[in-house]
Amino acid sequence: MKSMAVSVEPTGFSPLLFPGEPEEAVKVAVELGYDAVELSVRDPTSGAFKSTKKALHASGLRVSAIATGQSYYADGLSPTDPSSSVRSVLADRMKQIIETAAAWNSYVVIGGIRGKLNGPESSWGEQLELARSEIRGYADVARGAGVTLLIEPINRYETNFINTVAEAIAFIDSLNCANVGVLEDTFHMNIEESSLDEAIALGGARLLYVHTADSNRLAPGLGHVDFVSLAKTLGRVGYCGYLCAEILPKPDSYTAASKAVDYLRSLEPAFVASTNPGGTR
Ligand code: LER
Ligand code: MN
Repeated sequence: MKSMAVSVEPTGFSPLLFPGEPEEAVKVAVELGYDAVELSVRDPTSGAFKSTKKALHASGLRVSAIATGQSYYADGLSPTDPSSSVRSVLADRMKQIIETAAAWNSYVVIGGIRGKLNGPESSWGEQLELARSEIRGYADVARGAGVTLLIEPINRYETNFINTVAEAIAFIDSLNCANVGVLEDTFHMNIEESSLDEAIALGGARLLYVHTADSNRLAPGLGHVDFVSLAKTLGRVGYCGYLCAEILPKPDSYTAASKAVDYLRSLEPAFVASTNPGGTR
């Protein structure tokens, strides 16, 4: 299933298509034959989010996931924040996002929203505990709503904790919540992992969602990530979730969305062949 990551509001976080033009995003996703969109949402009470909901309702598209990083990038809210009132504003946003995700049967992404561990390294353990306890709180709300959260490892230049799939799995195990899985993003993996195929195999049954972007964060197929090999590995591990293009809107959102969907479609034979090496289906 093919999805593309779009931003409901204009954003400084660049690998999102149609920033601030959600109605156009929905129209183009339908035209190009995407199954779903992933929505990057800053404030779930915004007018922009309400009109996006309306456009989606009329389109028949699914919402593969709601991404939450804008609350950190635009508003500085994160679960590692030492201020309990900041953490509680964020917990309230997360609750509203989870409720919408429940209605749409969407995942909720815990990626950029994690923020960074700040100050001296000796204080990082405490901040990590804060993050663990806040995210466990989001997972409890999500469990009540029937929603699954996704922990996304992010490369070292963007954050200083949970950079690899192994670290994401260790963090998830420490939460001890069944409704939390891993999101693997090929752009981050290309920086952090020794082998992309091994990282996919490591995700195993916990791997619930994939962000695709090439080594240069353009549409898959425009850099040097070996997506054919990845598609085969995904087929072998039995992955049957979304491949979501989270890419730079270059040279413009429409062209990027169109190149991504064409390339993702071209991978289907590799994926199917390795899911079913005997050739029948
Ligand atoms: C988000 O999906 C992502 O990939 C990060 O670079 C920042 O949140
Ligand atoms: Mn990503």
